[in-house]
Parts: sequence; structure tokens; C-alpha cells
Amino acid sequence: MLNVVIFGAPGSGKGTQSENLIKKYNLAHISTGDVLRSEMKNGTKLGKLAEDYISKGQLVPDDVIIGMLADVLETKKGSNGVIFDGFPRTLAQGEALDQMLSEKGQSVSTVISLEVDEPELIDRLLKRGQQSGRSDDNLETIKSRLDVYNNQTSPLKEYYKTSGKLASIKGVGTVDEIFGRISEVIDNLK
Ligand code: B4P
Repeated sequence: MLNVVIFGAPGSGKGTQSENLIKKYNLAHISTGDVLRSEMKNGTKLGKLAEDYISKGQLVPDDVIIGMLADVLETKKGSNGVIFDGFPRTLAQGEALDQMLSEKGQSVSTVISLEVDEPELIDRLLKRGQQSGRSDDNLETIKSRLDVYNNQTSPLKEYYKTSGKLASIKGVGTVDEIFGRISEVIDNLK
């Protein structure tokens, strides 16, 4: 089982690279951001709750996200493995993921951390905001998302470094160049 966490700041290319990974390695994909946006579109109770947090650039509370992830993970049974895109984002989520996988006799295979500097991140997200209509792709919210990433999410790198799972990848260049760097890490997993 290949369980890949694709990790990085907002705009680092997690969604973009996940698409390539799904095709090459025939993996299931769980993007917590996509699941939340779909709930918002359908006007569900979860969607309405998520909208309050997402539009402010804040994280949706851990208990909500962990429960949601557990439900979605159940639907991916029988796959070759899973790409976790945008999850975990806090230490509590990282610990919960380890627990959920260990109950299935599995573990995280690798954590691909896409490293991109902030001016480039802001530039990418503002460009996307011009077309996406996403309520969180505006300058004020982007700045909150980056603060949240630096304060709440990036400490997870230490957690995965300690367990020897962290692979830091330069996330700047063409999409294909970056995918080449990611594939090298995955192809070299024992
Ligand atoms: P996400 O949907 O995960 O959004 P994100 O982190 O902002 O990253 P995204 O996937 O959009 O961007 P990507 O890196 O692919 O989360 C949205 C919100 O949902 C969060 O802020 C939070 O409120 C909530 N949420 C989600 N998961 C949660 C969790 N686990 N816990 C709590 N709350 C949660 O970047 C894509 C952009 O860069 C694209 O426009 C792309 O075209 C461009 N790009 C990609 N590669 C490029 C390259 N090489 N060169 C130039 N541009 C590139």
C-alpha cells in the first residue's frame, strides 16, 4: 500500500501534483479542500459550517475534519493506496491519520513537502482567484491562510522528520519538473 501525504502551503501545487500522482501510480485521492467545497456547493450542514472558516482563511476544526476524513477513507477500501491532499494540517490530524492507518495495518509511506516561497504562493493564488471564484483566493484571506500554515501546519514537518517520512521537494519550476522530483522519491521507497 502506497499512502502519500502531499504537503505544503496554500498554492504550493498540492492539487496540481496530486492529479499527476493519481494517473502514474493508480492511487485513490482524498482532498479535504475538495470535499469541503463540494459540501459548500450542496449547502449541507457541514458545508455551511466550513464556509465560515474557509472564507476567513482559517482551518475547519479538527474534530469535524478528522470525522469527515475517516468517512471518506472508508470509501477508498480496496485501492492501491491513497494520496492525502491537504490533510493532515495540524498535529492532531497527523496523529489521527497514523491511528486510522495503523488500525488497517498500514502507515504513511512518505510525506512530500512542496517548498515554495511566499511571494510566489501569493502570486499563484491571486492568479487563480481571477478565474476560480473561490471565496478564499483574495489577498486578505491568502495572508490569513499563510499565517495559519506557518503557525499550525508547518510544525507537522518536524513530526514527519522525526519519523523519517519527510521528503522536502523544491516546488518551483514547471509542473513536469516538479513531478519528476516527486516521482524520484516515490520510486525509491523501499
Ligand atoms: P485546500 O483546498 O487544500 O487549499 P490550499 O491549501 O489553499 O491549496 P490548493 O490545493 O488550493 O492549492 P495548490 O497547492 O494545489 O484548502 C482550502 C481550505 O479548506 C483551507 O484553507 C481550510 O480552510 C480548509 N481545509 C482543507 N483541508 C483542511 C484540513 N485538513 N483541516 C482544516 N481545514 C481544512 O495550488 C494551486 C495553484 O497553484 C493553482 O492555481 C495552480 O495552477 C498553481 N500552480 C501549481 N503548480 C504550479 C507551478 N509549478 N507553477 C506555477 N503555478 C502552479
